[in-house]
Amino acid sequence: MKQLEAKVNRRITNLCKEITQIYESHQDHVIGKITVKHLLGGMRGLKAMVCNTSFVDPHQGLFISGYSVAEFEAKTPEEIFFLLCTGEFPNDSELSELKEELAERAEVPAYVWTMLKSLPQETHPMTMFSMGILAMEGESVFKKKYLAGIPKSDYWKYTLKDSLNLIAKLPSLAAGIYKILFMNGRLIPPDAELDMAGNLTKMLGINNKDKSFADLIRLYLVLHCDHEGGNVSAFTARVVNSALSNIFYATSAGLNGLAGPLHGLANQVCLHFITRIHDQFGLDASKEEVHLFVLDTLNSGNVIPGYGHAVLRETDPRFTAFMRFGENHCSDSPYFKTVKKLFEVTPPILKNYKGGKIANPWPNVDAISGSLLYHYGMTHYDFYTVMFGISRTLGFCAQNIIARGLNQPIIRPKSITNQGLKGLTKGL
Ligand code: HAX
Repeated sequence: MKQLEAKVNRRITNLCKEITQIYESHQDHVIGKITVKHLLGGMRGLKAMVCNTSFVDPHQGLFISGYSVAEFEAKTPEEIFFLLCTGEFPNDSELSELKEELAERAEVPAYVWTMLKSLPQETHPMTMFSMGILAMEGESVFKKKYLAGIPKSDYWKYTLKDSLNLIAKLPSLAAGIYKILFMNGRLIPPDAELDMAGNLTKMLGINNKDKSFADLIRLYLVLHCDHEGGNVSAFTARVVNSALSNIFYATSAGLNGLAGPLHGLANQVCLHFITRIHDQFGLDASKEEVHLFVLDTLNSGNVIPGYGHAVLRETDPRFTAFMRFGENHCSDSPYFKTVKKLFEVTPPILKNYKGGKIANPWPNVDAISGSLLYHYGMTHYDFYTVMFGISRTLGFCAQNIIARGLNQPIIRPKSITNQGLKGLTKGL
């Protein structure tokens, strides 16, 4: 961990210098206005926090330290974690050190399996994933060091340590949940020679013959890693960690937000949506039939899963990256074909729906990701958000390591009552 720690230290020092300069010269500078619409509209669009791990441009999508999705999509999850934390890709020595560190920490404690195996069979995989992580909270080194009275300047070091301990265990934890719920319950142990994506592929035990499945898992773990600071899950993790709750508490809380259908669960809902189209019109549903299904869904008062976004205003480049993968590896899959038909028919319908009220009629990452997993035999689609969660934890951890390094204070916006709002708007 020495090399990663040194680079994180350097980044934190640089970010600290920048922030101190900005703060000292401009602390009272007004950067925007807060409207009643912000207060009542989920604070969307309100610039209210700083996040240096990644940035989402409404038209060009996700950037990590200036690298676009097209520029980082061929990397591994380990390289992406290093990039999120340090702002740089690792060199060979840094990468192999990180991989070794993760391999050493990969074993999930036995008590986690005992607890997970005791849950009812109908427990949602996201519940088990979040519970598994929460159960390991007692392992937090940060928590012990905090109680021992370490100085604030060292908080980030133990948040980093906890993060590596946690990230290392996620492939085993996720694959184990898959095995317990959907297969024979016999767990496949991690292999110290394999990286995160390779290990997850192996431990899932779904499709080890087709090499492109391993590449899909790698791509999946890379594309979902981070999406700046204000989305439900990352923000939740940041808020929880800002109370100095450790990274296990923060990650479990963030994942509970990811489990919502307007956020990460949308990938599960999308696949269910496709299966409903197939149930009604057959595996080869025509473009006209898909069009009709979308209209019926809207007319019954439901949203079209996988379409729209709180920040993006164009097709999500992560969707485009998965599209390229699908064209190369599973263009004949009926699930992938239906995704393509939805992509043709949905945006024009959404553009005109509700008098043009929908800010973004284009697909997000969730519109396609599940169809690819389904093609390779991962047909239990309620597992898809767990796959998302493994990746998004890389972002939660990086964001909170940096937040602790910058000694960011507890997050505590002020709320007001209707009465207070009336008072503020009186006479306007
Ligand atoms: N289908 C139907 N209606 C939609 C819609 C969609 N896909 N997207 C937005 N709308 C509706 C909203 O529900 C809202 O209607 P009301 O005013 O009647 O409530 C109106 O259009 C305006 O919404 P918006 O400003 O365009 O979008 P929001 O910022 O409010 O919401 C959402 C963004 C992602 C939640 C929304 O687009 C949505 O519900 N999409 C479908 C679910 C989905 O794909 N979620 C995953 C998003 C990506 C993500 O976080 N992944 O993890």
